[in-house]
Amino acid sequence: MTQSGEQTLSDSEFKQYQDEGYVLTDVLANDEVEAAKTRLREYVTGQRETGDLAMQLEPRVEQGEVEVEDETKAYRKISGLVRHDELFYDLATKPAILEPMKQLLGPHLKMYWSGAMLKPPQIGSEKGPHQDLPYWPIQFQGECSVWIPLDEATPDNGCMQVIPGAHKRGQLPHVSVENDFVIQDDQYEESQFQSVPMDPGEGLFFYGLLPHFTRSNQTTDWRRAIVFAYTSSRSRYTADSDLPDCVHVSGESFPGCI
Ligand SMILES: O=C(O)CCC(=O)C(=O)O
Repeated sequence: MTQSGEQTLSDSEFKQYQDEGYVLTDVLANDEVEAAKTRLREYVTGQRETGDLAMQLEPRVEQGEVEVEDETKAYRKISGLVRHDELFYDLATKPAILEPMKQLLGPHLKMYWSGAMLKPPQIGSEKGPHQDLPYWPIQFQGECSVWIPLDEATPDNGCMQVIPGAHKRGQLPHVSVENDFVIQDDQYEESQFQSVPMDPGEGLFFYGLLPHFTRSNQTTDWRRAIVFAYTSSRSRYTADSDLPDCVHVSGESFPGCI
């Protein structure tokens, strides 16, 4: 939502998204941020049934390199929140998020992935430089994600780092490395990345060709974020299997499409 209370992007915000590959607006109220944190805590402590959610451990915890004194600090990622949990469906479809998405992608929308990226204090690991689109066997017809920190996100605890405008370079070569899939390192200089510090409840709307990464969490505070990834209902999924976390969020669906 803009400062004027509008739930659509202004012309200058729209232009910023096109020029830089991202734009920031407020999307969640404080009580929504608190409700999301409480719900995530319930999942990682086993107080709430995780069902078909995919719970991913921090690599160093999984490999036995660090021990956590409390289980809540073991997890790195939870996938499938919007399909699994009405609370997250309601957040992902609230006008402050859905209206800008419709402006950017048109009226017919699917969410192709949703989840939480947890960076536990001092354990949360780096997510290396990448673009999102090369991760997916999808012929995209328009794509945008909103990344929403639930804690203050700073350079020290792992806020987003982006190369403004570099989405215009198209898809960059990626390589598999230990526990990650990242842009080939001859494709960028580290100094090109800029930190995007954010308040809880702010939304970073970004295009999936924008190079981005997050550092490890060096602090004693949490850095949790939720991510909702949208695409036009006219995109095509090209793998044989089903796209596990896909959810219809607006407008029509089309035969043979996602
Ligand atoms: O939250 C993070 O640490 C990384 C998020 C990210 O890279 C993404 O959503 O594509």
